[in-house]
Amino acid sequence: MLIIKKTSDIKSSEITDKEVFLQRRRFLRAAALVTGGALAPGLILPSSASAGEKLAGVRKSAYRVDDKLTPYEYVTSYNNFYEFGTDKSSPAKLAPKMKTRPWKIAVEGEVNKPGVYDIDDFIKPYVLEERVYRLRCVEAWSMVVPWVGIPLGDVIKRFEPNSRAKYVAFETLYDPEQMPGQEPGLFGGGLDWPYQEGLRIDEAMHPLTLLGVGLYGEVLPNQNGAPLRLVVPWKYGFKSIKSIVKMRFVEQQPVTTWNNAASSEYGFYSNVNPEVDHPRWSQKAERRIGEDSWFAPKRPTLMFNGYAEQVASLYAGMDLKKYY
Ligand SMILES: Nc1nc2c(c(=O)[nH]1)N[C@H]1C(S)=C(S)[C@@H](COP(=O)(O)O)O[C@H]1N2
Ligand SMILES: [Mo]
Repeated sequence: MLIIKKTSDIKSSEITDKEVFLQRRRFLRAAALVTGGALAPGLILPSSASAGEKLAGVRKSAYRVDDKLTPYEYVTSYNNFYEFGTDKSSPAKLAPKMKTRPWKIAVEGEVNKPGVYDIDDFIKPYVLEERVYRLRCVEAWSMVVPWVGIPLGDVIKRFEPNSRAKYVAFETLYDPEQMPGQEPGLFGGGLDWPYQEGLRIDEAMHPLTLLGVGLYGEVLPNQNGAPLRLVVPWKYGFKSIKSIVKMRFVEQQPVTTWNNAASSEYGFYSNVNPEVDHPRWSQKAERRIGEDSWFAPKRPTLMFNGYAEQVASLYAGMDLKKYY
């Protein structure tokens, strides 16, 4: 992140364009709502998994922060998804064309029940939950998102990891024909593809860790990582890998994309920590997208993104400056 462009490099003309763009989108959406029921997505899109389609049977969960929700228009148009370009507005323009059905998820490695699952079978056994989490990007901005998903721990139990399963490695789809950022060159930030992430098994099993399938009660828009993405609310956003096609249970700490790209800047753990600055900028404060103007003072960043009470014990005795 920001290997290409630092916050301080963003020109004020671009910012103005962005704000105008967002206001226009908000207006168009409001106009569509006013025009009435004929435009309701469910009525004109019979497919079973279209972005924006309402998800049935979603249970509200107790996991919700009090912060004001980031408006839908911002959550779905200000995105990091380098497979569709490094610009924040590119994923919303280019990702909707990606095909999310059929979609397979491979479960491999140190488990008793490996296999390749169809996305709909993968999700079916679980009750969908709505959880309102803060998402804190390492670029020092944040959002508050009402995710819909299932606890990753419940899914993992079903595959019966063995005692050698110390970590879980995740992979995003690799398909340069659908993901222009995966073509060689700088449009995708020059990263190694496919995008890879990983968690320690206890982090993956933690009740806060979610596999997201939707937001705002609707099927996840592609730019937010459809059909399945990770949501780890106490870690920087890049740990929350999108459009997952593989989960591999392993004994050794897996290679992860951003750590591989710049290990001095992005550690394996990447827990939100206002006491450990990024080598090129402070992590003490953040700007809330859609709420704080570019010129407003930033709001303080909280230890573990505000989830210290729930997750600090995972790191008891660890030097968090060393294991950043
Ligand atoms: N496959 C993939 N997953 C990804 C990324 C990416 O570029 N590719 N960007 C990450 C970053 S840096 C952030 S902040 C979050 C952004 O999620 P959002 O666009 O839904 O807010 O996705 C993360 N997951
Ligand atoms: Mo991020």
